[in-house]
Formats: sequence, structure tokens, C-alpha cells
Amino acid sequence: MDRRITLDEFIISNQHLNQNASGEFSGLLRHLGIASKIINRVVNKAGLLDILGLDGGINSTGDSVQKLDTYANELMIEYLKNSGICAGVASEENDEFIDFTIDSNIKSSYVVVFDPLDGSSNIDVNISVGTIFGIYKRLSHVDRPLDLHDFCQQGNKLVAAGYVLHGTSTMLVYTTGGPVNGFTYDRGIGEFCLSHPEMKIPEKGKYYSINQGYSNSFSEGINEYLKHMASNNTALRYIGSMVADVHRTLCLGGIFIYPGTLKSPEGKLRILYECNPLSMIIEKAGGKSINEKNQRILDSEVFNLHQKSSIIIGSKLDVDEVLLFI
Ligand code: AHM
Repeated sequence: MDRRITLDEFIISNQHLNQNASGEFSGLLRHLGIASKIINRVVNKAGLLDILGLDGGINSTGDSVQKLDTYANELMIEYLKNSGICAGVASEENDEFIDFTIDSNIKSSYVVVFDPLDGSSNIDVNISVGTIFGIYKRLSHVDRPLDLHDFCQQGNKLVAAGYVLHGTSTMLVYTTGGPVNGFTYDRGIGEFCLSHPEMKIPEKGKYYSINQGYSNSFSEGINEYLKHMASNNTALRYIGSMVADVHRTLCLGGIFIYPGTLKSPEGKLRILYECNPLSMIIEKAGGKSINEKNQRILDSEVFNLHQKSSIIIGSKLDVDEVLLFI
């Protein structure tokens, strides 16, 4: 019988393989899977519900907040809080971290960082968006309130990272430090099923991905690289949803670049919620992820919750090629 392994079955059967995988950790992964399904249901029906458009607010990094951003954010927070196995969260949509230990007396060793709905400028026009998450072991003692250090950890300390791509089909891709596995959502049974075991990024790809419309404000090196790609007739693909652009890069190889610009000299994307989790996935799949100073993203020091970074991420040979120009 052709039977797919569900996400729950996979997490439970792999619990013993990972030193980090206590029941608590596995439970957290499963809760993230369930929260993703609920977000996916609403994303899919967004045009039918009064949930498209701007919420009216501006988030901590100055972006306009969409109604769906707010919905997904509140859902992730509520879900993780009610799980009883998450000590606290930091979200791209909140200025400060949220400590669940104070009023709920939760003793968990894990905190979760997430971007509830990445690529939100695409929501209203039915283009793929994503949810990104990372799990850290907290540094403070379980009997104490959380502090900033529990969240501002380098990406190399992540114990798990993943994303959900709400695309033509919905996929959840994650790693706990070993292989990267991809699960496709089967709406008929309401489960994520293993469809892409042990994903590997090709060493070299045929697409590059960057918002070339900002080239006036890129560094000379990045512009030299772009000229080189154009002279090679290399195809450009840019969706403007990092999860979707990185997912394509993971599957087909190639490179995604968001460099510093005049508007955001240090880059636009946030280390904690976007760069670190996606870098862990790409590295574990055999790729590479650095910033414009050729520093490994996962080794970046994190000083505040909303710190940004430039990023050059993708196939190893493609990232190395960019280095020849910058
Ligand atoms: P968001 O979190 O407000 O959705 O912004 C993040 C998104 C990324 O998904 C994407 O790669 C980038 O912003 C696109 O930015 P731009 O429109 O400047 O190219």
C-alpha cells in the first residue's frame, strides 16, 4: 500500500535520533505544524473573508502591517502559549519578546522566533507567502523569567528551523540539525506528508534572484556581479517573498541576494526571523549563506530582536562566485 508518512509520525519516529529531541521539543514541532495548518486555511480563503488589506499599523521595522499578518501573528502566539511547552516567543510583528512563563508558570526550555507571514506585500494578489520559525534552547534558568539573551542568540545555536510555503501546494520544510525534510500538505486528510526526504541543494543553479530594481543603490561589487550574470544570459527569478525565493533556490539551486541599499544600508531582512532559520536550512541542505562582508550568517552576533542583515544565500558555487565580485 502506498502510504505516506505524516509529519507527526515522522517527528515521533525521529525523536530518539536527536539529542535535542526530548518529548517537549517534538511536541513543539508538532504544535508549529498545527498552527501552520490553521494559517494555511485562512491564507487560502483570504479572498472570501474580510481579511485582505492593511491593518493600519506599522511594525517595529517600519513596514505596513496587513490584516493577515496580524491574524497569523496572534494565532502563532496563542497556539504556542497554549501548547504549555514553549517558554516564550519573539515575533517580527512585535517590538518586544513575550514571556509565557510569568502568568502561565510554564517551565519549558525552548523559545521560538518567527515571522508569521513573510512576503506580506504579496498577500492581496494571491502570490505565495510563507511562515518562518526557529527554535532555540533558552539560556536563562527555567525558574527565572526570560531575558533578551534567550532570543538574541547566534543562528549556529538554533536547535531547529523551518518554514511553511503557502504556494500552489503548501509545504513545510524543516531541520533539527540533521537532514532537511519537506512535507506537502494533503488537504484530503488534513496532514503534512513526507514528500521531499533529505533535501539537497544543487551545487550550482541556473537562476539568480535579487530585486534588481534597486540596483542604483547596490554596491559596485554587486552591480558587477549582476552585469556578469546578464552577460551570461542567466535567468532572473524574483518573487518578493523570501520563503518562496529561497524554496526555489533550495529545490533548483541558484542564488538569492538581498544586499544593503541606500534605504537599508545593513540590508532589509531580519536576522532572527528570516536570515538565520533559512540559512540553517540551506546550509544543512549543502548550501552556503553569508552577508556582504563574507561573514557566515549563522555566526552573526545578534544584539537586538529586529537587527537586519544583508544576505547572499544559495548553491555553494554560486555564492562563491558572488565573492569574486564583492
Ligand atoms: P515582510 O516581512 O514585510 O513581508 O518583508 C520581507 C520580504 C521578503 O519576503 C522579501 O524577500 C523581501 O521582503 C522583498 O522586499 P522588496 O520588496 O524590497 O524586494
